[in-house]
Amino acid sequence: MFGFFRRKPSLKEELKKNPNQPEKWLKLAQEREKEAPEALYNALIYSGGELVDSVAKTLKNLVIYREFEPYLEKIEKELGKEYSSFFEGMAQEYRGNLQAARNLYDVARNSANPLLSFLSSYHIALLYMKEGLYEFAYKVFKELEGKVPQEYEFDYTVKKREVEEKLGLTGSRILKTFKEGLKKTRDALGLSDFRGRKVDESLFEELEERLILADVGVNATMELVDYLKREAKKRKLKSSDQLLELLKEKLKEILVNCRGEINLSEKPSVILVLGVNGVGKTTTIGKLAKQLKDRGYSVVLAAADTFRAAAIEQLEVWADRAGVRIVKASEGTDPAAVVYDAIQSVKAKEDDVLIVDTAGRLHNKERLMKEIHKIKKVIGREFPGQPAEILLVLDANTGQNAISQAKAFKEITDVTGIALTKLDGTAKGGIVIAICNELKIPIKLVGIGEKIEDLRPFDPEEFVEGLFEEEPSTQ
Ligand SMILES: Nc1nc2c(ncn2[C@@H]2O[C@H](COP(=O)(O)OP(=O)(O)OP(=O)(O)O)[C@@H](O)[C@H]2O)c(=O)[nH]1
Ligand SMILES: [Mg+2]
Repeated sequence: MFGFFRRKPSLKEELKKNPNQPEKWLKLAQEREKEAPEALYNALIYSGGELVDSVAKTLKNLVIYREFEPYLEKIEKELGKEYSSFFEGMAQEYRGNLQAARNLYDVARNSANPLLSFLSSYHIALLYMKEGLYEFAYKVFKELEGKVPQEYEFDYTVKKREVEEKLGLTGSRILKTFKEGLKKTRDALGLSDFRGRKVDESLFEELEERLILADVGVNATMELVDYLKREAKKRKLKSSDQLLELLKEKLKEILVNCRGEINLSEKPSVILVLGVNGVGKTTTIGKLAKQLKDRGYSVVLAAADTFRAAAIEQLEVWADRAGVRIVKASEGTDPAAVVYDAIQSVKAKEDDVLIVDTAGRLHNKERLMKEIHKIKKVIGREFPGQPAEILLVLDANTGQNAISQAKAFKEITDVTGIALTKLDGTAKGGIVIAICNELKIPIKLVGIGEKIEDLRPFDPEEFVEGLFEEEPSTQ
């Protein structure tokens, strides 16, 4: 009844026919771990080395240095020693041979490809930092000034600042204000450009464009602009300043419905933290643990991201910083078993809060779904009614993509709240409005930096005020 379907050729088949598609090789590597080593090799070669950064990132995410090693020789032949040295350096770094890694990166930094050269130097600086050799790290950062690719500018600045702090090159640190964190979004919106103007069609058009650019989302933007048009007409507004005031009030009105607080009503309360790779789950957990501890709760962390050894270590570092207990097992252990152990520990010591870190690998949704359900079952059996909080972490940088991620997770399980991270490094802060408008899940926390204190409850008032450049003149 549906006519004939022709089977869509798989990505692999397509690449077999026409291999000269580096981006697609990369995609294949991200989708199919088994194929990843060869696919990454192809992505690198067919892009003539251009995709070195993405290839390196995927390699790191999948932790397949060993599987990638057989390709190094061919890489050297095809692209030169700089490229093979770089990847070899990554492998050595992973194995903890920091000095060997540095020497290899040193070869790679001579590459004629400015991106590879930058990456190698950047890695060297990070290695120096790891080894506590801050003066050397600082020197490398200084050399890199003016050569930093745009997508690294933020990380670079943060790291450089960290070194400067270590070396005592900066004054006393002050707590970052929310307004500071929102600077990029505020600049993207550029609402101050709309002051002192006539209210006409072009103003609305421009405003619409800016809102969409800042990732407010098409639907929310349309609704906002329609509302403003209607009100402008009804109230016969002449000046755009009044219009901006209306926009501000409307945004607050919308967002107030999306604020929420972490549910800690039971003892113990369990917070299950979900989200795709790299969105900031572990960091957010670390910050939250510290804040809850400061408020007098006794907190335990469960390292249920057992996929990578590094993930467990990372959570340990945060547990240490926050001064809370962590329950962990070795890499590859069943995450539900780790959660079970953590629960026994919480029972024994009568702790108040258990926070569970999970692995977020969406490209295997079936497995992820099974894993989450299993973890939830264990928690619910031991602590009926828990986890009362299933916190989904989203990265503001991913813009509209965050919405699709949230929808995918909503299909897997109930999500009771959102933690939105990296609002500081992004011009896409408008995503807060899109999340509120489309998902109807309360935003409970926002991340505005990498430091332990850079996590806040979501305050719509503060957020909206942060989007507007100057205080409006008082009437
Ligand atoms: N600027 C900024 N960086 C953040 C924020 N939250 C997290 N990060 C950074 O984002 C990166 C990834 O954070 P993680 O906490 O490791 O992310 P994750 O979701 O646990 O990642 P996986 O365990 O790999 O799935 C780290 O470099 C963090 O420092 C934030 O609010 N602002
Ligand atoms: Mg993590």
